[in-house]
Amino acid sequence: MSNKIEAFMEKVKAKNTGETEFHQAVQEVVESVMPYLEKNPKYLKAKILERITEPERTIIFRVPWLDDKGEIQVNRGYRIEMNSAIGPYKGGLRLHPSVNLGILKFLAFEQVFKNSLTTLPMGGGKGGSDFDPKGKSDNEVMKFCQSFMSELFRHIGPDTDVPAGDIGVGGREIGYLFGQYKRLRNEFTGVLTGKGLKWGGSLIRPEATGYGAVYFAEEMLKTRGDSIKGKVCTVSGSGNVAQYTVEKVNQLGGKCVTLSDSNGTIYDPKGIDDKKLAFVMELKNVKRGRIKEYATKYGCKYLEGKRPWGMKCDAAFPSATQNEIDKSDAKELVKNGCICVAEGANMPTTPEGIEVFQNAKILYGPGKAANAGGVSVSGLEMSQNSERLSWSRKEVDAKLHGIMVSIHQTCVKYGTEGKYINYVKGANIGGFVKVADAMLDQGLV
Ligand code: NDP
Ligand code: 2IT
Repeated sequence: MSNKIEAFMEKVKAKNTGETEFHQAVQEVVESVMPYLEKNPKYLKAKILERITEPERTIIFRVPWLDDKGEIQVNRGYRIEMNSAIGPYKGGLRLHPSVNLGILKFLAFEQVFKNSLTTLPMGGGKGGSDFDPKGKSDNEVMKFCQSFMSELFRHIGPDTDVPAGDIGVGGREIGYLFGQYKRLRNEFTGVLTGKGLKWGGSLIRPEATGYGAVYFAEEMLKTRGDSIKGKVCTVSGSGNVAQYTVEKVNQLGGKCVTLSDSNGTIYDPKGIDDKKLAFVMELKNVKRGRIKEYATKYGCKYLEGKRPWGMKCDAAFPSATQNEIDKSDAKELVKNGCICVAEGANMPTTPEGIEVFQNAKILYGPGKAANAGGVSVSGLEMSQNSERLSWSRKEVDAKLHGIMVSIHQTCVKYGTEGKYINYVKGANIGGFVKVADAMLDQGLV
């Protein structure tokens, strides 16, 4: 690491004590952009790095709610409004017991670059709570969402900050949050994305992150004259992103052999076809059960407490959570012949894992590029809401595909190193330039 990067990181660490995921996300970006900044000193002079790593606003609030037994529960709510240089703050809400300030700041920080890459006018934000939706009744989830929105509503708006889903937040939660916002503001506006189709949602938004990750993988493979067709793929997670990754891989003629949750991994060498995928969707989205039940139903292997990365594959789609591929997982993937990793999750690979992929010169698409399809269709949902129109499935899917192709081109433009495309560098510089230029234009804010 150069002295300049080290000195900058010292300051970030001192100012943001203990926020290890945030340090990790910042360090990756700073390592990518520093050589570019040295060639373009106007950004250094304007202290863009110092400004871009400081949230414009951080909101932390109490979320009290009554559980089904009539007992009072108290959670902590957050919204990090990271950067609004190119548009209203935009990014998901995560509900998971592990949520803390450092995790949400890393996610908000990544979101700034990701949203810039989409070509759409969206700034970056993220929020959520340490509330654990697992094992809660619909009524308890509603009570929590209503209480959470009773504070959040005063900070957001269709032209200010537009939250959406992330881990633990899907259609059900967005519905409860939207209902409470509308009640408090007496306004029907596009303040959230991922809404139901009958009340302002966009076609293809549920599919968008998973589809986008596979479109991105297809673009990466194309650079080597290859495609998803016939590829054996491992997928982690079994939620929104994982499910639609499997659907798109199937459509393009590949085969997915794993899914997982926080308890373990199922390995189905015959492939998770559309019928089995329908079972997973019912299991996860309606019954809210565990992936282990897939192994019982289809008589395949269940690896208790294991992640999918020990299974042989051509392409891997990490779609669960941050730091789920460490150095040894990455080595195992490469050793078993994996040639392509497209990240549906945010920051799923540790820095040491990324190094393994890049040293092996495999195709490695980082989350802020590969999973940008979700927020892209959120941006398209915002446009449709503003127009008071809804576009067809075909139209939205074509736009999503076009955006993923364009993100890939941006990565190639900024990330090509001889014969190798460094997608990390490409995504970081490509995402940075637009936001930094907007910040320069707008003066010292
Ligand atoms: P879901 O809540 O729908 O699914 C999450 C899945 O990941 C579940 O299978 C869950 O298992 C698993 N998981 C979550 N946390 C952990 C953990 N700590 N260890 C092991 N497994 C875990 O979320 P999404 O599918 O929406 O999100 C998945 C990833 O994709 C996240 O990193 C998110 O930030 C990212 N992402 C999501 C987008 C979206 O549009 N939804 C857009 C871009 C990125 P379990 O049920 O056991 O918790
Ligand atoms: O990480 C992400 O990009 C998301 N969770 C989706 C954000 C959004 O606003 O759709």
